[in-house]
Amino acid sequence: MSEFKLITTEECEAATERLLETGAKVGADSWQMRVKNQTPHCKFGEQGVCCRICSMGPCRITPKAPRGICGCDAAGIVGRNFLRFTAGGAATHSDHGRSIAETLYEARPEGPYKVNDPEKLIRIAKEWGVETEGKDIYDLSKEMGYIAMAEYGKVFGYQNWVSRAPKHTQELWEKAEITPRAVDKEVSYAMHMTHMGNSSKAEALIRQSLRNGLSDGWGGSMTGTEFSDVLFGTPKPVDTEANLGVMKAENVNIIVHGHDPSLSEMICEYADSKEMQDLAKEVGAKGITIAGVCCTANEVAMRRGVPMAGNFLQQENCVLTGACEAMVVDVQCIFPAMGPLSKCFHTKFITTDDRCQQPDSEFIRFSPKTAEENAKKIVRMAVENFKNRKPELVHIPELKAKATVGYSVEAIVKQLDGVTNSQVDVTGTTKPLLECITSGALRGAVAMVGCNNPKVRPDSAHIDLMKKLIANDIVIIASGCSAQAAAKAGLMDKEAKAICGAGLKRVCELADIPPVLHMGSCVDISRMMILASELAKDSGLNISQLPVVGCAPEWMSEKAVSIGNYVVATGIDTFLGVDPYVSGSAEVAGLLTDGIRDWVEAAYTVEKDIEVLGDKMIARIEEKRAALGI
Ligand code: BF8
Ligand code: SF4
Repeated sequence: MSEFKLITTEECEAATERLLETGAKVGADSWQMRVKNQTPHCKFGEQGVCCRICSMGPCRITPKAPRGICGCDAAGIVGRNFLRFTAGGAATHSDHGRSIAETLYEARPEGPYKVNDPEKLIRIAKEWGVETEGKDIYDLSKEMGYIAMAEYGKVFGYQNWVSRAPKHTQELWEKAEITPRAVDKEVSYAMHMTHMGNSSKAEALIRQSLRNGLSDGWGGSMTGTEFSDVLFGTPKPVDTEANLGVMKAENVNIIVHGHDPSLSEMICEYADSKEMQDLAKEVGAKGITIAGVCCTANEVAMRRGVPMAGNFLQQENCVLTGACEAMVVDVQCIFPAMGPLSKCFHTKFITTDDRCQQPDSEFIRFSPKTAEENAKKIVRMAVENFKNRKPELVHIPELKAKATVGYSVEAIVKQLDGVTNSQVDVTGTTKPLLECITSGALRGAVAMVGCNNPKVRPDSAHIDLMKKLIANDIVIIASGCSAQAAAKAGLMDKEAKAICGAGLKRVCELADIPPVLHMGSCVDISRMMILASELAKDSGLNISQLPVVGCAPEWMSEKAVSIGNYVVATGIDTFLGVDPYVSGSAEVAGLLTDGIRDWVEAAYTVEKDIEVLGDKMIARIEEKRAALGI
């Protein structure tokens, strides 16, 4: 009936093959080649049983050597490694949030950073008990920026955002002693606990892993999301395009890559200016195309409709098109390969943040105080580089899909009101969404998140799972590189309703939404926590009773482990397609996949067979429905 067609993994792979041919001509390296050099991986590392936290080691656990030199067993080593992995992720996400708070502190009426959503700022201020009456909005943004930064080192008490969680969830955290304190405290605590000669008891290490994760999801990440909305606007549905075909041969192409919208927003701003557009024409281009990679792509797509060039394992492809004048990066998930690769082409690889300095890059330090001049310099540098392009190397794959993105919690609540035709009084709650679930039109929801990982055929797990779930009337809420995988394939095109089950298709038609909802970047998984909390409050159920699960089928980063921990600790069963390096200890693996259920009413499932992973998620959702009698 419908002509709707997804872009297939095979088509994406063929496009990549063609780009790698260009790479071979100029002597470029690629992740595909480096994976071969690094395989097989170290088995001790994969099982999590290698310890190198003191110089008596490294120690590795084997049947013949069941303890390290200090006497630590497999459970202690695996547990410590897991906690350090979490601390790395929580610190990274949360520090991104801190940067946003700094930008908020610098907001001024004359710009460049302004308060875009004053209502949201006032709402949060009231939530935090800050006086708003009669206060100038920029006095308030300064005050709130300061308080948000101070939260990171708060001396006593818990994170402010914790009060948003349902009462039952807060009680569970209290009882399990995992209510998150200040982010910096939780990260330091984790590092202290895992120093030589400290904690080696699996249970204590996993407890802190959950608490440290919660300090990210219900602390640093939520700060990043909420104040990004205040500064740059709360996302609303907007149309865009995704995949490499969004780059334009006739234009100057600037790729923004990384995470913090403080940089990318300014680059977009100045690329749009008449001065830069005129300059682009002067150098022989038709205009300037900005396209995003990784979470930066999500940030600018959902607020500006800026197209998404690709996700994590597609970053090198952008340069391999030969049409990338500049790759501008801030922090996180930037391959150190980008510098050497850019040298094989005319591409300027521009690093901007002290925390992400890489060889073979041009470093332009970016700060909220000097944002305007930094952004101008970067855009100018890119435009002037157009003349250095080598036309014989230019090849942009003709692959792109339509996508509607920008489904913040606020936008979902608003949009779903269209589904129920009765109550006018439900506007502003999640009740219409709950009705869809209770009636069975939607069987449930899956939060699809996380990265690409060469251990999984890139994007295939995301796409195959999403196709299977939507065919079973399960709506998807996606973020990070999972969201981009969906957008690149066409699953965020509203026409993708054609491949949904009848119930979800009807909901998509009535609410005018795609079946896979783009909820933003990885820090925006905090939005998913808010949505789950609202659903629980509006339904009178506990979060763990909702037919909702989380899934990261291709995850790779420490941040993903921190996320997994806070999603599970919030009461949402989480399904992983890549092993979290805990198989070396049955005790740690048992805690994560079962034991923690006693504390937080949810646990992990690890399953590398993606088909089976999908079946298990559907079964879990149906179990929860059966328990509710719906
Ligand atoms: O924070 S999904 S590869 S881009 S870590 Fe990185 Fe993973 Fe992508 Fe955003 Ni998230
Ligand atoms: Fe080995 Fe113990 Fe030192 Fe780890 S802390 S490297 S197990 S001696």
